[in-house]
Amino acid sequence: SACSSKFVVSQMHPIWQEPLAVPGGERQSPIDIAVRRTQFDPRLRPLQMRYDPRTCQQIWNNGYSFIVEYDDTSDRSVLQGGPLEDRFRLCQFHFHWGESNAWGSEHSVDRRLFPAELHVVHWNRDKYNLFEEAVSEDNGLAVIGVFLKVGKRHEGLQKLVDALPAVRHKGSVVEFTKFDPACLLPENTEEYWTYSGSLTTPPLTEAVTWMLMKHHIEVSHDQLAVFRSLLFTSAEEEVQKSMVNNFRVQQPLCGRTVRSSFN
Ligand code: SG5
Ligand code: ZN
Repeated sequence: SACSSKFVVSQMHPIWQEPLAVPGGERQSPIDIAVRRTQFDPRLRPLQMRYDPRTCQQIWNNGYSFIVEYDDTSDRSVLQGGPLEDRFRLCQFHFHWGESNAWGSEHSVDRRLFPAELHVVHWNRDKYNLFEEAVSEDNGLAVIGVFLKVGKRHEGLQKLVDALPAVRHKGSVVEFTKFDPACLLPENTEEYWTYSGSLTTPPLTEAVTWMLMKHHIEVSHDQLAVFRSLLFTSAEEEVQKSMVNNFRVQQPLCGRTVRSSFN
């Protein structure tokens, strides 16, 4: 079966220079959340995010998404609780989105895709010294996922949207400060699904505890249009490519259980 292979070969993508073989492949991401097959776990506590907006530093276009980066040299922005035993430091957030509103998210719920998905990335500061260490280790990373739907304009997101034209091309970086990623989370963060998975971009390491919010957030069509106006390509390239469809294909569940914090 798809789960017995020793290596996972990922799909090709503009920034994935060649098909990438990763060892393991038993717990890759993203996946479909089949709601009826999830298991309620009453021990799953609420997540506790304590973010200091002053740790926000910059936005950069890495040729696959735009990444909002945080100073993670101290414990000023941390995540704990939920399924997590340890304390995790915020290092960045980014999004995945489609060219149309019919797809774009990496995860799906009962096979339903969303136009975009937010990922808030944290690393285990109790077990490791640096993100680079945690990225390849079991229990190294914790990522919060939030689905985006098209609807009302999102006030918190607008400050970010206004800054995006400055990072239109691959490789561009712009200072971006005082932004609290908690403003992008749904009001109810107590209801979530969690499972053991991997990064969805190279190095695809199986280090991630995923926490997917049950409740989505709404953003306007115009806000998403600004995401879609970004480019995969650098200013020097002759043929410019719109940054859209920057999601990984779904991966087999391989016998994993998805737990839910709610009944
Ligand atoms: C890792 O995974 C990558 C991010 C990548 C996310 O955090 O970091 C590294 O590999 C650095 C050693 O890539 C970068 O930050 C560029 C160096 O984020 C992206 O590429 C944006 C999509 C992906 O994490 S995810 O599994 O939550 N999608
Ligand atoms: Zn991601």
